[in-house]
Amino acid sequence: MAPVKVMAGAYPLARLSALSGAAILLAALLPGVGGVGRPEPQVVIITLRHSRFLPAHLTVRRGTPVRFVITNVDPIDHEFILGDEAVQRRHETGTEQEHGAVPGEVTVPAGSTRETTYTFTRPGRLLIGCHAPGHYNYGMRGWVRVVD
Ligand SMILES: [Cu+2]
Repeated sequence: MAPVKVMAGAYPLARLSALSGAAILLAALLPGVGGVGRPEPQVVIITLRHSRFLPAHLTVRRGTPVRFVITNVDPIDHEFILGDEAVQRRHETGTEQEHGAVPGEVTVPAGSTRETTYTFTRPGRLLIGCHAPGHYNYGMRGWVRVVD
């Protein structure tokens, strides 16, 4: 795999912070209910652009499966890792190169779209991070607020 290069400095930080502040999406306000009594997945579209998650901040209903459809429009690979601080730390220091088998963890190669479905079982906040070298510290992170 080609080395991943961080594009820090290529994008003015002031512009990025304005973007991330505004990008709040309220998902799963009206969870659908399937024929067998299980909630149907809510679809959340995430774009990976300029080494950022767009949107970076989400609010979802507890118990609703969320199908994340993640498109990476950057010319470099990214990943979408959903989890608490411990999960983020583990991935930041870990050596896993590919993700896809664990719900909420997926590698999204440059120019591609990948999906992962995750059911939020506890209220609170989980983090989203990309742990390609340098990306998390650069600011490629976000959060999901889980409400009842
Ligand atoms: Cu990244």
